[in-house]
Formats: sequence, C-alpha cells, structure tokens
Amino acid sequence: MSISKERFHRLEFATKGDSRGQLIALEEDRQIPFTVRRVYYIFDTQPGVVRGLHAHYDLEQIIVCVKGSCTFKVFDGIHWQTETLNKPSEGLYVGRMIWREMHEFSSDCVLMVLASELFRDADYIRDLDTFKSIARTQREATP
Ligand code: T46
Repeated sequence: MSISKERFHRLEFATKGDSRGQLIALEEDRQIPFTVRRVYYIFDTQPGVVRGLHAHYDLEQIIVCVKGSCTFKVFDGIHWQTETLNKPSEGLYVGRMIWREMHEFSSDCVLMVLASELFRDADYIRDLDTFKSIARTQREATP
C-alpha cells in the first residue's frame, strides 16, 4: 500500500524542446490543480542537511527540482514513501496533511515550490507525534 494518489503523486511535465534548448510551462488548471499564491525556491543546501520535517494542515504544493537532485520522504500517518527528484521535467504534488522530509540534496540542487497559500506559520505541524495523532483523528472522523 502507498499514500493515496489524491494526496501525493509524481507529475511529468511536457518539455518544449527545440535546437535552442528546453522550456517547461506550468499553468493553473492544467499542470497545477490550485491557484498559485506563492512561489519559493530552496538552494545552496549544505551537505548532510535534512529540510522539511513538518506537515501542513491546509497547504497544497507542487515541487520541482529544476537543477540537481534531492530525495523526499513523505508520510500520511500510515505509509511512508520515498521519491527522488532529479529532472526539471518531473515534480511532486504534495497535498494537505502529508509529513515531508527532504534528504540527500546534491550541492547544485535548486527546488522550486508552487504553493496554494501565502506563508503562514500556524499552518505547520512540526512534531511527528503530533502529526500522527492529528492524522489518526482525521481518519477516524472520515466516514
Ligand atoms: C515545505 C518544504 C518543501 C518564509 O518566510 N516564507 C516562506 O514562504 C517559506 C517557505 C519559508 N519562510 C521562512 C521560514 C523560515 O524562517 O524561511 C525559513 C526557512 O523555512 P523552512 O525551515 O520552513 O524551510 P524548509 O525547507 O524546511 O521547508 C520548506 C517549506 O517551509 C515547506 O512548506 O513544504 O520547504
């Protein structure tokens, strides 16, 4: 068993290549299933660093490794899943209430993130046991 595709999945983007090079376009309601309210990027991550280590109550994101590589470990409260990103033509959709950790950043890694909401500290769950408990409560409340 793995995390439901509705909440977490891999995406493949069409590359518009020609003799000059490559271009990838991400458009709302096409590749992006939400209105993009924020874009941020992560780069210069130092060797051995683990980032993330949190979940979001409400945020949805599309994460693209536009350069280099990095490994995501994600957890829905039941299943852990590991996905490596190493192509600008692939991305991850990470829905609500998914714990995420980013490991094994290459030194040239640039992660671009498209987010459905503005930055809000109160949307973060930063403790794994708290996340497990909230995820369990939400599962039990779902018919
Ligand atoms: C996520 C993963 C993939 C802001 O001021 N605005 C922002 O939009 C963001 C994302 C962060 N910040 C501040 C908050 C911290 O002081 O930047 C600092 C580093 O953020 P954080 O430690 O949360 O970074 P990561 O790499 O652990 O996690 C980030 C996102 O926060 C998170 O939503 O899913 O990237």
